[in-house]
Amino acid sequence: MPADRTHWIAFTREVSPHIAQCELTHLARMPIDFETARRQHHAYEQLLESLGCEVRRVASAPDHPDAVFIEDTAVVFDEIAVITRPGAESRRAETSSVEAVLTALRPIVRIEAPGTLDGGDVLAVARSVYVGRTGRTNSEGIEQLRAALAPCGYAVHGIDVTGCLHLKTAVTAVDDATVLLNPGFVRTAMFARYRVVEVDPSEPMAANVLRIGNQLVYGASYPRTRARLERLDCTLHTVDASELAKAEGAVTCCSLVVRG
Ligand code: CIR
Repeated sequence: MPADRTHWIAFTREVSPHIAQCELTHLARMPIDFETARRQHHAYEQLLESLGCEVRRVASAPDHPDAVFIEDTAVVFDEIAVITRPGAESRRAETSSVEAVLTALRPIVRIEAPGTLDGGDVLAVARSVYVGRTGRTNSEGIEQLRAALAPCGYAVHGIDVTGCLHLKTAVTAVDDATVLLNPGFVRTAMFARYRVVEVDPSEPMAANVLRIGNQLVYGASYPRTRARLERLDCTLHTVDASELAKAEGAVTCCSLVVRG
């Protein structure tokens, strides 16, 4: 049952049969079972539906191994949708079909060359927007995002990230006052204005939580960090995302959740 009256639309894209040829930066290549990945992704979509989201599947892109990670193709605010220019060249063609569906919902702004920006590097918490400086997102991309958002009243902060793919591998928001963070990937001091929950040291990839209004979707592989969050009275809806984790994906990456 939806916990608020907001109409949330979750754009998703089905897993490519070529997922095993995905981009990899920090993980060694492991076999990825397409059927398992597809089943887990379907369960994820069903969970979003059960939380009150209208799930809309964007046209499939079987020739793009990473297309399921739709989060990287756009960053949607209430005022505008920013179509990214993904840092990995193999992923650039993923954006056009996403732009086609977002055009109906928001004015469109595009990140242009030489800028690069992955949606996984953008963490918005109320009017503060944190953007990871990573192998995928460069300073030009951050500046273009800053320029696009300034008229809408958002402050954009560039954040150094080390040892992981995206800013949102390192830190995500639990609510407007609380972040979940791995201090090995990002400096805790950058988030001093928030209550900080650190991941359990045995679960370095556990900092990624998907927030939909006041509901939280979380990977089932991180029980120790989950216990830390539950001590704060957070209710988490868990889903097994272990197969796509082999492609360096997590729960935020598999949807673009926008206010309808
Ligand atoms: C990539 O390297 O682009 C994909 N294999 C994983 C992207 C995960 N996306 C995300 O964290 N937002």
